[in-house]
Amino acid sequence: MFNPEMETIAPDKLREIQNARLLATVERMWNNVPYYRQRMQEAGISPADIHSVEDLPKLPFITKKDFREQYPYGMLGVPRDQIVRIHASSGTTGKPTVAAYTRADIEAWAECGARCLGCGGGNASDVFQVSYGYGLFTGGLGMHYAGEKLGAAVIPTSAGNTEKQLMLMQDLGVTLLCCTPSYALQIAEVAQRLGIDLHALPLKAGFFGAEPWTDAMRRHIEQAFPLKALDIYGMTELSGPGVAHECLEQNGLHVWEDYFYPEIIDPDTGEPLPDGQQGELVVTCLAKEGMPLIRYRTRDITRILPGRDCPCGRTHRRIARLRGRTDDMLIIRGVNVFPSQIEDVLIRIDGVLPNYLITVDRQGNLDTMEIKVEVTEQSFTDHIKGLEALRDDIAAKLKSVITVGARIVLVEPNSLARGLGKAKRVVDLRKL
Ligand code: DLL
Repeated sequence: MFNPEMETIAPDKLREIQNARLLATVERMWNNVPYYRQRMQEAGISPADIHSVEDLPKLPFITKKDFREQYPYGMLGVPRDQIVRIHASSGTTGKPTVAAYTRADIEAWAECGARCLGCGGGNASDVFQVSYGYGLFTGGLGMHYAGEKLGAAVIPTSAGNTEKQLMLMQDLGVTLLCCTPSYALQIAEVAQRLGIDLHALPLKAGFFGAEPWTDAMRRHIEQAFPLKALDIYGMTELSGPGVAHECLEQNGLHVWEDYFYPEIIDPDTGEPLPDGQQGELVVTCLAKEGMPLIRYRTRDITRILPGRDCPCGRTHRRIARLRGRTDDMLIIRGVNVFPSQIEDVLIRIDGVLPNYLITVDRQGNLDTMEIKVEVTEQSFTDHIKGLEALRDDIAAKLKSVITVGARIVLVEPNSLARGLGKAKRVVDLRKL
């Protein structure tokens, strides 16, 4: 562990820290963020009403819309001259969501990231390749500072130029790798094409996140690379990567609860849900200065795993693998479908590669769904009957899980577009 004292802290001590930090954050918001002060006043409360994290449900939520309205500096918790870094989210339309950090925020972010690397057995003797994009996206720089905090030798390759990534991975003896799961697969494909034996490398752990992925995808990655593939969660508004991370048990992501307090709510009513129940993740940042955040609605769907016992010894609660986002959920002929459910079915099927593209459209009043699926070279050169049988098998297995039918189109290996960062898996052509 990077910080055994904090990672295995007794729950009552953790609660004391959370309460003290929450009170300081509420004070800071009240004093320095006029917008949130107004929201609190509208809700009829002041800092005097908040004594502990149990009082959180009294406080108003913050949403992405609030960020947009307060763009760019309306959410700052400190004067601007104390800000030392600014990142922005990858929003595709309109203004980005800006995240601003003080020096202490950068330090806390690195601490959380270093704990994540420790979850994968990382330590100062490791060689760490950071293949998340560097820039406004938080993946690259976030993991970079995490690696330096750990004391590892950090290689800032960023994403792209995959052949060079592979050369460095071999030459420098890389032991830890981080990138999006879809880019990890791309690295593996290129290695295969170049005849590079990834299993001859000293890799031991990979830190994959920034997009939804599944256990089935994990198995593909772990077969391709000699490493434990671990799930890392975060988002720009909360700091970046490193809000929660899987330990080697690979059974849920520990939320660093001295920095981030998680709640699960019903996304329709906003009511808090008990541990174990699935809903929208809401996070309160307990120690952020630059852009303090109270009850931020992430739109990510997960559940808090009940209890604090994990065989790894960490006492911070875990969330389940992220299911997808409330705004990614497709409603097809009235049925709710997460792209991750489709992925989970597809890539368990022999002969299917973990690359697919879902296109949703509407003909008349009827929603249609087409799924292009890459199949292995071997399946593709198979006779027509074999291909038809594979297609029918995929269609039937999908229908049994998601209940709505989809048109399956089998395509050649390497024919769907690859990206360097977050994979685009869904095209929705409906004008809803
Ligand atoms: O993706 C930060 C990050 C970088 C996380 C590197 C992990 C690794 P944003 O670009 O603001 O920040 O996107 C945040 O990505 O709300 C989730 O919907 C999704 N996401 C992030 N991690 C995971 C994950 C970064 N492990 C949004 N599983 C979040 C599923 C994830 N979805």
